[in-house]
Amino acid sequence: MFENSSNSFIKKHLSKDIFDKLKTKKTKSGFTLYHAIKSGIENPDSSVGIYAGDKETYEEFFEIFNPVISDYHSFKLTNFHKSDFSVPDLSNPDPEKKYIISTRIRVARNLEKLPFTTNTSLKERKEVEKKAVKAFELLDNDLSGNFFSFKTISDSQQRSFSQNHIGFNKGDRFQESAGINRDWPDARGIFISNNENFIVWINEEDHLRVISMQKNGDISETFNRLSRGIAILEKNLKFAFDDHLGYLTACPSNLGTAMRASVHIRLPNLQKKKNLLEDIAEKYNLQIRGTHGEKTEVKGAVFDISNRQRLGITEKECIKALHKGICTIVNLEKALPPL
Ligand code: ADP
Ligand code: CIR
Repeated sequence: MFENSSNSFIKKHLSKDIFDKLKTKKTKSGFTLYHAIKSGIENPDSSVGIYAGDKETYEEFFEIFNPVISDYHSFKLTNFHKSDFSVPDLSNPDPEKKYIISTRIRVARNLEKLPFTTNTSLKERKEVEKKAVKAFELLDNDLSGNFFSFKTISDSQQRSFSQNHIGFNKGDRFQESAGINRDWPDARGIFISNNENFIVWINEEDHLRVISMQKNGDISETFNRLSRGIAILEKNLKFAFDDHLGYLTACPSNLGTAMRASVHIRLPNLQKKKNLLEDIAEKYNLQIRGTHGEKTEVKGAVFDISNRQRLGITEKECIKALHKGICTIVNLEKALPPL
């Protein structure tokens, strides 16, 4: 079923016994094992290779999701996941703006009662959009802004949003195989605050991606805005949450806080010493991505560096972990002899 070359978590954990046990199961919204693993089969270079179709997937297909989640997140299911959005007072690691171009913190959220983007009908996708747009009416002061539907804006405007790191494009081949791109661009869009610091993506990989971003290294201020925005959205929207797995997401890699806090940081010296950068990332549990996000290249020595751990850690702890690692990286970049 999986190519020999595949090193994915799904290939590692899907034994014949588990496959036979789960192959005829279905969630109430019709999601099957085949749907869950299709992306991993069609893309042998997947790292995870499995997606959930709804909240129920995590219970119905427990026998495969549990080992993948425990292994990926180094997390035992006897552990509990707790949320804490209180804002720590952290120093800016780069007050002179020499290295950090921008900070972005996002969380993924799914509406509890509707199938996830992998498994939603067009009608349900539109329902997500409608509910979210209604909730945006509550955003006020610095969070107030406008919703841009991808059905009504031009293709070039939509692509320009994503080139400027504000918006998103149609999903990649991993998401295509998982069914996430169906009915594109229907019921997709983004809410953008007037100051462009608070953004919500609708129906990308998850129902909502709630994002706070700004053009400096002030992690606390960025997190404070996210914390306020989420609290307002939660007044109108009920998100899928589990005491063990935290916020439930389409890709199990995002479970827990569903948070990715990142900086775009220019590191010309460390780019020449990739091993050193990789060692620090490992030590501080950070993930390095390319300039345009997951599975993209690093351009102009601009790295996207973010927290790796999401499950079994609070949002506040994620932020503190990122801050600690980035302070170390900035100090090292400064200490290296110039090119
Ligand atoms: P996600 O973070 O939503 O999991 P991606 O890795 O694809 O997904 O990143 C989404 C977008 O956010 C990309 O355009 C990426 O360049 C942008 N991005 C990520 N971190 C930052 C940052 N610190 N500043 C500006 N843009 C960022
Ligand atoms: C993979 O398995 O490599 C892809 N399905 C992506 C996994 C992690 N990233 C994500 O969900 N955004």
